[in-house]
Amino acid sequence: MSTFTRENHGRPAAPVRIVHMGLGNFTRAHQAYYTENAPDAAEWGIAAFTGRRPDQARALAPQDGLYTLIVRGSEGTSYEVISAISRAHTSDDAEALRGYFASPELAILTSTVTEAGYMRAADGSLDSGNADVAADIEALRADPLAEVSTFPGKVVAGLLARRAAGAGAMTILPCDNLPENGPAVRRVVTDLAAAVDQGLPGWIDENVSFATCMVDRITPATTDEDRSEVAREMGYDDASPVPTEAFSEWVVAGDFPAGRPRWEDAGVAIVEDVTPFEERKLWMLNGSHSLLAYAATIRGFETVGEAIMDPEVRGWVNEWWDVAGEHLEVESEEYRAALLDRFENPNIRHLLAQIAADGSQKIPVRIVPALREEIAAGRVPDGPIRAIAAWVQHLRGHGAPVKDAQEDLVKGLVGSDLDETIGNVLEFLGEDLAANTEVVDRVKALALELVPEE
Ligand code: CS2
Repeated sequence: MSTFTRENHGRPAAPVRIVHMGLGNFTRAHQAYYTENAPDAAEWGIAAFTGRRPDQARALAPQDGLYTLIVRGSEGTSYEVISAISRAHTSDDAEALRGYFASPELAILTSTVTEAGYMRAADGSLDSGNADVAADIEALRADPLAEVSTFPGKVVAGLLARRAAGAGAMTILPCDNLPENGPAVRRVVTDLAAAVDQGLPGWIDENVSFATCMVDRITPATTDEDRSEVAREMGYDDASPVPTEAFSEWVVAGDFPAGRPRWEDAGVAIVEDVTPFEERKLWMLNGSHSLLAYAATIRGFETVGEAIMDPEVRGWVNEWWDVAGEHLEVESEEYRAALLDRFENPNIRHLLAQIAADGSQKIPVRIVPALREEIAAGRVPDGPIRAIAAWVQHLRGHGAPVKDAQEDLVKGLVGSDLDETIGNVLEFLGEDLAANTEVVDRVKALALELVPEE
């Protein structure tokens, strides 16, 4: 067995010009993969910070940030060593974070902190009622060098250091499945900045560009079999390889005043407006994922691949795609066929329980917009209604276990019976939906179809 280090693999670490928050499998299969494959990769190293769990930084440290991408196409598997992560830090390394922000070399901050990590209230503003957010604001008001715990808190701490150092303009590029993720992040960061230091929002306006993107690559969690496979095939021990599909897409819009890697030469689409691509991906792919995560686990399926082979479940997905496709500006037929292939990929084991997490952040952006369009056109179709009905039953304890960053909120949605829970869930999704008796009746009918009551 050879050792898995930069020296052994002839991969010197590139200087850090990108900071990434939220070091997990997805960013390693996506942003780091594109950065690795850009022709100017030698100039663009990533310093990545973990989320709350330090494991990933600890696993990567002995192997100098290197890891193996296991690309599982439907026809076969290939392996790629990725060396774009020059440094991996645990989330509490506040000094390192401030150090990067204070350097004029830093050009870009990217993030994959999950939908819940952005700490948005229902209207998109900063959720300042959240205890962690409130604690970060108080801490930074008292001391700009204070330790903070939330994503917007850390960004503001970094920007305070950057302003103090006079380090100049940079770009923030969020890489999570939020519609219009650039403006969404601008909002929470500016809100938190304003609460900490009245002069900071003005400085942010002048110095920070918020770019927007659509990200896509199905990336399951790493298993012990993945580790053994890499040892067998590659002849070294990798503590943290990343299994992913062959398909990958990244569509980016925005300004990069301090530069960026030549991502376009690595397959990234640079566009003026991300929205049509974002909606297609969020509604078609992520929307059907959420439908499967709740509805198909009630039927006993564990993975996307198993569920999509079931004729009843596939019918539900097709019903949803018929509706979602209706309201997209870009073509959806070929996209849909490609999605089926991706879902059916026999070499990818994507757990529905993983996708089921954080429904309170996902259902509103993946399912509700197309439902609203339908209601406006005078229809209440089963496609989106079934996803909501399945989420209702999931919250009541059916199918995948409930795991949600807004734990208290989702617990509070569960009433003493089905009717009450439906009322609460629809109220949470929008008063217009709760007040629509046809919507209420259809959600109930499909909830009972999923979980019959005596
Ligand atoms: C999934 C996504 O977990 C989820 O909610 O829908 O992680 C999905 O696999 C990715 O967005 C694919 O690009």
